[in-house]
Amino acid sequence: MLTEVQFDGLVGPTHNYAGLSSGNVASTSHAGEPSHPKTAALQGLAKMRLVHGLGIEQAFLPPLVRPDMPTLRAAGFDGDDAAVLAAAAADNPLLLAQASSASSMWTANAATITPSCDTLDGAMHVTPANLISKPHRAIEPPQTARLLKHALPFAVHHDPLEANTLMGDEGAANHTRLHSDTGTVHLFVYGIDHDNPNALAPRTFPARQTRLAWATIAKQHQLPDDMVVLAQQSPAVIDAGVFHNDVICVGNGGLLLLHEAAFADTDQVLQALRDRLGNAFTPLIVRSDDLTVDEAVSTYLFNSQLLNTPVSGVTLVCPAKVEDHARARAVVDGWLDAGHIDTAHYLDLHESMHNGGGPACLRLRVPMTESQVSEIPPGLRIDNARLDQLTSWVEQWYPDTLTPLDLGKSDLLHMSNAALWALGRCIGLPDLYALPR
Ligand code: SUG
Repeated sequence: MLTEVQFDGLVGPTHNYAGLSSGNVASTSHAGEPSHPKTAALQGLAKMRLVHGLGIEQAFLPPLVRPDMPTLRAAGFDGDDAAVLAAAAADNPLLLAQASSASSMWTANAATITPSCDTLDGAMHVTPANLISKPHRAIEPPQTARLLKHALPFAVHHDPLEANTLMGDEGAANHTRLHSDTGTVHLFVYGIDHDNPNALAPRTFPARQTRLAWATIAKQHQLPDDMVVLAQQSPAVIDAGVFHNDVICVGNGGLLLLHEAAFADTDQVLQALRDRLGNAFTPLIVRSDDLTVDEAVSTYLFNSQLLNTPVSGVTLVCPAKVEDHARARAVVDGWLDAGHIDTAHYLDLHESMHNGGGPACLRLRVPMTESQVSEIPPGLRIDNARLDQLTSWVEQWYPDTLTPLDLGKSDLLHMSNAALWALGRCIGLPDLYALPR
């Protein structure tokens, strides 16, 4: 029996809007606005509380240390921390924003994980995403890898793929594991195939995930060939703002919710999945007449969490924007009426959403055996007591508001480091961060 644990990213205290992700419409359109780190973190905790309350195994990954001072020092800024921050703020505010991003909250981009029951060597395999397409995200992997080793001590941990453009990898946001009585399949979605010069590529925005990255991960994770389906994302939807496949497609068990425009060849992808999963495979295709790609991007309907819960059956955890949008809401109501899903919840996650991160971006799915679940450090597991503790911690440390000008202040660095130091201690993992007191 597998349990799918949801590892949510705990939003870090430097959460801000710097417009760092071209191709991500929300990120660029909210650039420069004030952010609300405390609200952001509390919204994330409210999601964890909801999902935990549905009877789902919930855990979390702590924030990374930000601002990342080694990134600033590597760019030649020197002196004490206050001098480095002040000089970076004056001379290179973009680099300072990159070093300060709380982007590790979107744990769907932390790694690709394949469960031990699927792999030829019977081990769980983990490859942290290299995230090379955006400088603020490309600095995440070393700390993320360290956290994942803490969280999943029994797994085989690979290095992130080589940091070159042929190997762009954004992790689980482009990976969906589906299964039925007849089989299991890993759907790996890529934006570009550098080995096939004839294949179409997006023109306006970068394709963040390459085919070669997926082929390499599937191999090093020891997945049997017949469990692997590689599918090209439609270049047109990338240019419309679908920077990860989880903005246009979500699946669980034998159920796949997708927009008709998701893939370069949607029919072929669905046939390949049906071949593996048999008649139990249920793709629910949303047509452009019912919801355009632009509406899918603005509402983040497909970035809902699709969960098989003991408490409320097949449950969709949607962003509140879906509830407020008549056509997106009608799609969900249609799925409810037809009995494809049993329950829909709507959650206000606007702080993360303004950076392009919906419910599904905020979590990494890890299918595990019961004995593996018992090896997750208790400090990272979520129950009501842990939620109360994390809520008090956020209330104590987090700023209410941040603007781009605050990023250069050494107070923010000191507060952020002190908060993480306190977090490690309060969850009983004092070695989580290599931070001086
Ligand atoms: O990589 N936004 C993230 C959002 C990631 C969403 N994840 C998934 N779809 N799984 C990104 O584009 C914006 C940061 C800023 O602009 O300040 C940002 O990094």
